[in-house]
Amino acid sequence: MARKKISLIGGGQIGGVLAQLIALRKLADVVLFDIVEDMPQGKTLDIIEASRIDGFDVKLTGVNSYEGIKDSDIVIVTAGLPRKPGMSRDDLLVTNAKIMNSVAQGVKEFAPNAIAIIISNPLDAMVTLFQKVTGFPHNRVIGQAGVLDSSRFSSFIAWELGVSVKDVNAMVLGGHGDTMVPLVRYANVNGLPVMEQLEKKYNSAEKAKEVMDAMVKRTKDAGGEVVKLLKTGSAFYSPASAATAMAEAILGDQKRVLPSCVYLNGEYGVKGYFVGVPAVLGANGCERVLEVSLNEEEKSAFDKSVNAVVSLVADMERLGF
Ligand code: TXD
Repeated sequence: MARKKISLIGGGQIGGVLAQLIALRKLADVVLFDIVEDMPQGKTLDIIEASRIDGFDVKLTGVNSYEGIKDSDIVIVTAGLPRKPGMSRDDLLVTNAKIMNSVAQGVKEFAPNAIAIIISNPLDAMVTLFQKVTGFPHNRVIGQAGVLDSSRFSSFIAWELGVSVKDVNAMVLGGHGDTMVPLVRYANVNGLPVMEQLEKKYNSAEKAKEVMDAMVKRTKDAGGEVVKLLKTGSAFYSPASAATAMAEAILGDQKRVLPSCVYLNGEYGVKGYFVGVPAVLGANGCERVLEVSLNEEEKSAFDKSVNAVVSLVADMERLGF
C-alpha cells in the first residue's frame, strides 16, 4: 500500500516542526511548500539528514510550486504571518486573508480530495475562508485551536494539582480568541472533578474558585504569554503537536474526540459557522460533532464566543473576502 501523503502549506516555524514530527512518527510522506525559494528544500534536507539517526524512511520534499502537493491525503495550512507582541490574532485578518485566498486556490486545484487542517490566524475566519474558496465539503475542513488550548489548560491543572498531565482531561470550546471557553465543570483527573480536588487541596471553595479562575485566565492568554516571551513570532512547537495529533486521528481513522474548529449545522444552536466543539475525527475528517450540556453560565460564555466568530467573519466579508 502506498504511503499516505501530507502536504504542509507554509514552511515557517510551525511548518518546520510539523515536518519533523510527522517524519519522527512515520505518519506519512511530507511535502513542505513555501513561497520563499530554497527554504522548504533546505528544511526538508536538514530533517532528512537526521533520518539515519532517528530511524525513519518516509520521504520529505521541499517545493515552491503547488504541483508538488498533488494526491495529498491531508493538507495542513500554516501560511500567514504570526503575531508580534501587543497584537491580537484579529489584527492579522487582512494580510492573512489574502494569503489564505491564494493558498485555498492552490489546494483546490492540486489537492481537491484532501482533508484540510487549518492553523493560520485568525483561525476561525481563515477556516471559513478556506472552505468558501475551495468549496470543499464541510467535513473536510477543520481548524486547529482546541487541541492546543485544551492541552495548555491541562498543563496548568496538572502543575497545580501535582499530577501527571496524562491523567488530566480538560476541554476548551468556542473561538480561538480571547472569548474561548475552558469547560471548568467537566475538567477531571481520570474522572475525578478538578474543582473537587482543588476544594480539598485548599479546604475552601472560595480559594478553589480563585485558583481555577487564574488558570482559566492563563489559558485564554497563553498564546500571548508565549508571544511576549519570544518577542519574534508566536508558539510553534505546541501548535505543530496539536495538528499532528489531528492528522494522526484522521489517517488512522481513530475516531478520536478532539476539540476542533468545525462547521456547525444546528448543533449548539449554531448554523453556518465554524466554531470549536468536541468533534469525532476519522477517515472522513470531522465525522460527527458531540454535544455537551452547558449550564447557563457556560452557554452564555459559549454564545459570546460564537458572536465574536460571527463578527470576525462579517469583518472579513466587509473587506471583500
Ligand atoms: O493554534 C493555532 N491555530 C495557532 C496559529 C497557534 C500559533 C500560531 N498560529 C498561526 O499560525 C500564526 O498566527 C500564523 O498565522 C500561522 C503560522 O505561524 P508560524 O509561526 O509558522 O509563522 P511563520 O514562521 O512566519 O511561517 C509562516 C510561513 C512563512 O514561511 C511564509 O513564507 C509563509 O508562511 N507564507 C506562505 N506560504 C505559502 N503561500 C503563501 N502565500 C505564503 N505567504 C507566506
